[in-house]
Amino acid sequence: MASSSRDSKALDLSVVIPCYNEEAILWGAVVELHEGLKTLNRSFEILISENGSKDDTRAIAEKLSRAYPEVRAVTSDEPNYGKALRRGIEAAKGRFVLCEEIDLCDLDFHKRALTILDAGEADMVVGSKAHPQAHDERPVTRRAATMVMNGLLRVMLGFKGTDTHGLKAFDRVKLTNTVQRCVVDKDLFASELVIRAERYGVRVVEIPIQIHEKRPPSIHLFKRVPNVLKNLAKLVYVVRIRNR
Ligand SMILES: Nc1nc2c(ncn2[C@@H]2O[C@H](COP(=O)(O)OP(=O)(O)OP(=O)(O)O)[C@@H](O)[C@H]2O)c(=O)[nH]1
Ligand SMILES: [Mg+2]
Repeated sequence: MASSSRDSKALDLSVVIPCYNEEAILWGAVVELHEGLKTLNRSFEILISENGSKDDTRAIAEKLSRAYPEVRAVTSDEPNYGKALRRGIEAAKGRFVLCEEIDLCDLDFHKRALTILDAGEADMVVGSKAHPQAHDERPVTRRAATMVMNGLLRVMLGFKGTDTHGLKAFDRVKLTNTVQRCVVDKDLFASELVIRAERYGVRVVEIPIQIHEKRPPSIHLFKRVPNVLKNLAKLVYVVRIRNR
């Protein structure tokens, strides 16, 4: 049997990629990622989790799933990054889940994270853009937004790390309970996942990443602020006041 069949009983890796309005880069990025993952000699699946795109992203995701047995497309209607990530994680079958972004597709992060997970040194590895050894090529406004966001998460929710968004790798079964207990969606779901993992005693480690995006973000930074603040307030209420 091929080493990378989605029907494998003991599937090793599930790469989850939320995708929204990504028709320009989706096909090329997934083909390149698929080539890269094959070099790891481990069974894998790639889950493209699309929702609400107004362009041809969904059609391209479905075409990729027909072209490659390792690619699956998960779709729904409302544009929502957190819901897409959550649905992808819940649909994943691999021993390890690798959370990706289509404009990054960072095989180097996956290799380094898997070395740590394979050695049993952590249950979750977070790729940090704000780590002292990270190299973040994003514009200054977005780097500043990351710093402000992480500062808010530290002060309001007791977050201990330096970043929550973007690349992550974790043991799927060990994080199942954490995922189930998350209450917010959109941008803040990824943060809640890491913060709850810390709170539940999951062994989390951060490693530095190099950020070189293939294109600017699909949603403007300032349009994301109202939802981030609303979900932050909800999370503070649930975690700090209701202690859930
Ligand atoms: N399904 C889905 N995917 C989304 C949505 N918004 C963004 N994404 C995907 O999430 C990934 C990251 O989005 P970007 O637009 O690059 O945003 P970013 O500011 O670089 O992301 P962070 O650094 O994680 O905050 C990409 O793969 C996007 O296609 C959404 O509403 N739904
Ligand atoms: Mg990006």
